[in-house]
Amino acid sequence: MLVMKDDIIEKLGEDVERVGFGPRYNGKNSLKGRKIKILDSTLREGEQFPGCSFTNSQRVQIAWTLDFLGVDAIEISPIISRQHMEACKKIVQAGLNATIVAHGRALRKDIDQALECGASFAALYHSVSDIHLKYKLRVSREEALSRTLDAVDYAKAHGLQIRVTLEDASRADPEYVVAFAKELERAHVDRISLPDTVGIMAPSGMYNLVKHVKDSVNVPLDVHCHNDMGLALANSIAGLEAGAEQVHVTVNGLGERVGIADLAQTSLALKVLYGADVNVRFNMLFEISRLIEEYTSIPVPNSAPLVGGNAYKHKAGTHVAAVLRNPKTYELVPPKVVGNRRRLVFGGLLGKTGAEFLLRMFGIEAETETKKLVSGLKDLGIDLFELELTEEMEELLKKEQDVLNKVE
Ligand code: HCA
Ligand code: CU
Repeated sequence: MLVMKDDIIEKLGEDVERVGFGPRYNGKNSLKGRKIKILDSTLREGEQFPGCSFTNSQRVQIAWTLDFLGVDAIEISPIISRQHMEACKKIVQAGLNATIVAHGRALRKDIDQALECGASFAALYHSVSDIHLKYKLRVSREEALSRTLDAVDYAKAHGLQIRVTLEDASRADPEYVVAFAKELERAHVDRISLPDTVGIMAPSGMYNLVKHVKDSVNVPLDVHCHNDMGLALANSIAGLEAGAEQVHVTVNGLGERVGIADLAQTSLALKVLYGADVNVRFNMLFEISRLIEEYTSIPVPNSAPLVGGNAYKHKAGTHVAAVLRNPKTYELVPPKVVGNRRRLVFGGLLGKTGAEFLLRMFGIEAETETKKLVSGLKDLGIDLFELELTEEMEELLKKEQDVLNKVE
């Protein structure tokens, strides 16, 4: 899907005042200019988050919204229930630009369900780690491979494009993983997904895993990283640097247990820090995050990067004063880029400049009043209120910047 390039974001990385010398430390990376595909799995992995489920009309609406946002693929699982099957059918029939991926197990009956929902792309998963083969599936390595190949052949015979996920790849024997991947290549699979199913990887480990497979087969690779150690994003990016070309994300990072990499953080980090070609409408990120929050009643924490309530909230007096002069002092990505808003906290930590700004809004300019306000707020010692900077307020802020920056 062609998404209009957003001028602010295109120029962010080149705004020397904003990025300073940071990029020098970050150095060169292999993602610069590379097209990275985003697969959103909110409707599949996301629904595995405890407490998360959608109605069918919500599922369809989410798919439309994700498509408009510009993700390259949307994953959903028709095998879960009749409801899911109906939702899959509707989403496939909607004729979206994104590839609709029907997710299921490495079983002929699951492939039948992918066919039933009308998807042209199916994903099937089979564990490859010894612990999963022994305790979860009770099959040998050979059986795991032959089952998977049987399902792949069946899918191919029915004209499906197919992705195979080597579940728990990060804990599996590397030689077995590569042998498995080579067989999949021979069977003409279209993509292979390498998940870090339990979040055991360090970024360097994820890099090495992907590189190991990438060097052995010529099949496009996906990365799918769980956040059990809080490293899902770092690991996903490391996997992409090693040559994977599609990354799995969910809105608000939802997913089994503590979820996987988050759509907003992943797409923005890839774009801004790595200069990758990620074609999404970044300014919808806040809105889609809130849409999923509303549908699931799973609150987005204030501390969530980019889309959280605190992401652009400035509190300490020195911060507020600096932001009033120039928001770049404490913001890498302007809130507008992701559809979020800047907020200022007026409370015990407010300094002179912030107090002056507040009083000036009421037409009060006297220095004695400013002093009284600062000491009054200090005595009170609480965050009295927050000001959300609406468009009009941002205009006021611009005027304030003129005043402040002229004085100095
Ligand atoms: C699961 C497995 C999976 C599959 C990932 C993928 C994982 O939850 O059933 O298909 O790429 O994390 O291994 O989500
Ligand atoms: Cu997963």
